[in-house]
Amino acid sequence: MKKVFIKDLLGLKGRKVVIHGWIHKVRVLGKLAFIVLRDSSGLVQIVVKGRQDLLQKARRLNMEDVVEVSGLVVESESKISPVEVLADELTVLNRATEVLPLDVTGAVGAELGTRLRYRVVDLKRPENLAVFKIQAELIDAFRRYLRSRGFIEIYTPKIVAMSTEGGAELFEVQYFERKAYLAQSPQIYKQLAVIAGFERVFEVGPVFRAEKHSTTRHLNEYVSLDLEMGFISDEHDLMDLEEGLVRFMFKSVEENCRREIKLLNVTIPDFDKIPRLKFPEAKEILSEYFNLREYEHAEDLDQRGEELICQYVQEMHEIPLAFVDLFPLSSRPFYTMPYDETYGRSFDLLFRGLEVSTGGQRIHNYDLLIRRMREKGLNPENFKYYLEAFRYGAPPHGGFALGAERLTMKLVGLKNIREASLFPRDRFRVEP
Ligand code: AMO
Repeated sequence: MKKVFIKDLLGLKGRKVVIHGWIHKVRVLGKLAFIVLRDSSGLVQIVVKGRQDLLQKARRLNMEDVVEVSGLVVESESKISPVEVLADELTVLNRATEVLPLDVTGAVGAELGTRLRYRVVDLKRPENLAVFKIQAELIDAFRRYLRSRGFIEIYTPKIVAMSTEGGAELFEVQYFERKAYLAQSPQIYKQLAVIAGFERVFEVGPVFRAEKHSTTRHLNEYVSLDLEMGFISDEHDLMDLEEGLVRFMFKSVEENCRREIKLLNVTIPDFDKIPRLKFPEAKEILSEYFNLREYEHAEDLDQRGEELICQYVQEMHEIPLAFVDLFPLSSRPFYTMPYDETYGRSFDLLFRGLEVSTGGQRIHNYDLLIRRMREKGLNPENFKYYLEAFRYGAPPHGGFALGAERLTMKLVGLKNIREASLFPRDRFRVEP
């Protein structure tokens, strides 16, 4: 007999099967035992009836023991699953020898700190697995959408010589005789790949930010969904692409994660167009509509600003997403293509009150790039390998990056970004 997953039992009524998993719950009542077994695909009730040897085994089961069960698939009246398995064999493959530090069944809640300390036990909860199935679907859809539009997946170095997104947020590493850093973004390398002639590239990979603050929306290592493309007219081509991409990612979750959506009570946004505001308009909404004068001279959006802009767009258009374009050059990296003296062709995508993506058109003119670096107080000498590429034929280009954990967090409705990271890295956590 071949192993089957619990989710496939429904189609196997009347058949003998072998299933594997973890003991989620056990109840032994005289000559009957009810066991809830969990595998990566779901939960099922196992019934032990009349067999003294198996009842004896059932009495000795611990929560989270790893078992193999064989038996007949029959209809069930339990709330757990529409079918159950009448056990004719039960083998313990490995015992869970420790008392669990957390309740896996979800009956007793726990503080996030405790959950993260015992993350492996925490991840046993079906709700947590569901979060990561949704995340995996989002990322898979990201890949599928881009590949179908001529993008090539690339893998750029994570050990780098310089900063791209701002100087102070770098982790230093000792790289033999010299100093190097963990990459904050694949920014430079994705641009170089486009310039080299790949035209359209994307990458799914870890990035590292040595930000000291501890918030519910920052990690020190996160998964960045990056892309870059050549021959754009301006940043609107990128927003058009991101609109279609995000819509496709959400649709894929809707179609392929039905169980998870139900379990987590997720609402998938339905939209065609994402409203586009310009930064000066966003500022005006904050200072006029919300009467917050302190935003009159703002050069960036803070968390409250992002929340209120989303609230405004939700009220006006019933869409939980918004693009804010033309951020001030002062708050954007050196590579941002200027729109005029003050603003850059750089945008954020906000979703349910949080920035989930940043992107924009890049400077492709060598002299302008040097000028902007100097204006930002950077030494072009430190970027010579990047800069020289702009003399070997650089097309107009741009791109954006989505934070995988932020997107998951907002889609699923999690309160803390750490819950959307398998083993989160934050200011005080490098283990487990
Ligand atoms: P930026 O620095 O805005 O842009 O990052 C892009 C997106 O990454 C996510 N993000 C984070 N997620 C978790 N923890 C953090 N500390 C964190 N910092 C950022 C957010 C954010 O929108 N090179 C540019 C992108 C580009 O222009 O292509 C960049 O990295 O979702």
